[in-house]
Amino acid sequence: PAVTMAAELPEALAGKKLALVRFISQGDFFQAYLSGVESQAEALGLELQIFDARQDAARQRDMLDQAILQGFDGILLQHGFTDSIKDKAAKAVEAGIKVVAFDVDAQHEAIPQIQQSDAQLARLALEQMVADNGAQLDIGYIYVPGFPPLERRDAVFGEYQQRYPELKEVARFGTVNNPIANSVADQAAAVLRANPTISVIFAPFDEFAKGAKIALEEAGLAQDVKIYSADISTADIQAMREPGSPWVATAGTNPAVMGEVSVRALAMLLAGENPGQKVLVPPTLITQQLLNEQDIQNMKQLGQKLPAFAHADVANPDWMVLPTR
Ligand code: SR1
Repeated sequence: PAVTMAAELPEALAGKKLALVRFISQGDFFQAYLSGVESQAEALGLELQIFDARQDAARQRDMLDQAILQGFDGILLQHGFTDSIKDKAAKAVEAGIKVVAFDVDAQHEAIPQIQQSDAQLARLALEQMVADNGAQLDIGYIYVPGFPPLERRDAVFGEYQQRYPELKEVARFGTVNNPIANSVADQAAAVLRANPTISVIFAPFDEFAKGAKIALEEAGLAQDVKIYSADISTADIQAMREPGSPWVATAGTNPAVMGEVSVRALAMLLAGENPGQKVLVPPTLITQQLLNEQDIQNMKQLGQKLPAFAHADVANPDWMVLPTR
């Protein structure tokens, strides 16, 4: 892609090779994340190789080992579990490789963590849920433990349950089996049949929200139950804007921007600069009402209306070259 301004890049970046070692890749978020990684690497003239573990923790561990052995200069870890990558990530650092981690905690002080502000993200969605429906609610909650972003959002859900004792979680379910949305839809159908009092679904991952939407529509409940979620994509915007859609609000960042920020943080390390131990990108609330009122059809238009979705001003030193989207 074309790039903005040709600043003088640090010499240390010349000829450097990056590896993206990812645990999970299926779904809108992860596709857009990858496109951001690719375009930011290209804008900086960095070579990039993708290692896709396809939700196999042992495979991700092996791939991390391969990336170390193959002599990559920088490694970007994306999702996964601390136990399966921690010692290998430390080994990479000891070998002089620069490492950053998005949504996985490698528990190493030399490895910056890139995150969306997940607590804020959950708060935005839950605040909207309470504003729309009050705080006396029977909630269906879609959750899978073990993923740091979902666990951080879950902690905030717990806070809301403490704060509003009449927010009742009547069912908890969820899966990341592919295709995630369809697998969740099957579970949600059974949950809705067994729990007819559910009036809202908290689905803090867009693939979960898509599954909930399928189940509600198939059960003829789209008018009775509302979905509050995390994440946003062009497909999500279209799903939220379908007439009568139960998906009324979501909170998120632009996942392509998260990919760009991850590569920028890694490039800073390679250039001998410190992006900080935590690199946080704040999320924004997007409601169905806003999408309809502003006639937003896709992520490009969302970025034009809400600049936070076009660019994040973090990990962005003067010499940085940004891709244009
Ligand atoms: C299974 S973890 C899914 C989450 O990872 C990213 O943080 C996205 O926001 C998504 O919700």
